[in-house]
Amino acid sequence: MSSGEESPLDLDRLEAEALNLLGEASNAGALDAWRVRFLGRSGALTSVLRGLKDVSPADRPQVGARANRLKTTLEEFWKSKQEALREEELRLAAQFTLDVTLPGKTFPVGRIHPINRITREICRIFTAMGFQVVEGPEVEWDYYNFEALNIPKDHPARDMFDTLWITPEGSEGLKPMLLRTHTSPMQVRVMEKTSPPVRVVVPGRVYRYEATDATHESMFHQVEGLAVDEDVTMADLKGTLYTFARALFGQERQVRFRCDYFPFVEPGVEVAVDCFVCQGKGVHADGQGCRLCKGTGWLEVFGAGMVHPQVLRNVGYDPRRYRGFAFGGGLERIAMLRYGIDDIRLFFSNDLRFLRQF
Ligand code: FA5
Repeated sequence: MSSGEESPLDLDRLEAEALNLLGEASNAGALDAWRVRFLGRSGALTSVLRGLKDVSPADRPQVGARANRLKTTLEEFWKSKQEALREEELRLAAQFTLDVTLPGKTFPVGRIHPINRITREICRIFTAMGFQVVEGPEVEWDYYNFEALNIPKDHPARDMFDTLWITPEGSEGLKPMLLRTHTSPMQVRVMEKTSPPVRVVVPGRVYRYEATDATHESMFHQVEGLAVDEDVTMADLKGTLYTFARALFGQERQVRFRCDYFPFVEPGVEVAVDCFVCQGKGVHADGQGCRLCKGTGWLEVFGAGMVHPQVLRNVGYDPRRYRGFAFGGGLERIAMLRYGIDDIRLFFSNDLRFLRQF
């Protein structure tokens, strides 16, 4: 036989090879490559058919018929393989199809902690009055926490703050360092860095070495306020805290100012709001004493006063020219009043049943 001729044996081998490879094709890409190789325009079978002209006239009908049969066979096998692959593809896709009738999955969503919530609410009220929000260090020097606030070493007022010391108390040669017992040190830090007018609120964590109970924690939060300018008076302090109390606890609230002592203010006051549960009466209509204010009709919110002239001198302000007011209060206590919580320890015991209520 001349070149290009295929003996029936060669066609048998071609058929066996083609069917063997077709069986191995496991995806559309492989199937397509198979089709090009055996049935394509330059494929193996096409070149057999093209070569028929070179086959001897005697053999041509037989070889031609065999080649045509093979072409039909390969095309049929190819088609059914194509269908089988498509079905398999559909079956796999069906496994990942979304069943819209299934109930939805719920993902747990975090919530804002009540202390962050009350902090934001309080800061919003003060920023609306022109105060700036600033924050400061929790690990603090004795100087800022006490000395600069007119509480020198051995001053009895240090007993008001049960302090957690970083450096051992009385250690020689070390600048005493502590966990701040209140946010008031930020009064000094802010004034040292700024010239009047000053208007800031400072929320933040504070620490005290005390036993915990329903109203005391050893780590809690305070918010500090400070305003200094040439003509700031006690009336400004009263007006500011009235506005605050009414924004947070209700428009009809009354505010009470009573004398109190803090070494860094003069005069010093304790600020209370009339109880919004019993409306300041201390008792309910049924004669029961009010649990929130414990029958007093008042809720204590802040310590406050006019910035002591010595504190102004300590930061380089002239107390004959500048005056200021300051206030500070516990955020947990305010949140307890605002949300009706009766135990401070709930805030940081990580009980989700409590936290989910906010
Ligand atoms: C102060 O800390 C002053 N720095 C407040 C101040 C600022 C006065 C500016 C004048 C001018 P006091 O020690 O009273 O004050 O604490 C203020 C508030 O912190 C208290 O009214 C209370 O709400 C809260 N507080 C105090 N100790 C605790 C505690 N152990 N746990 C939770 N809250 C507390």
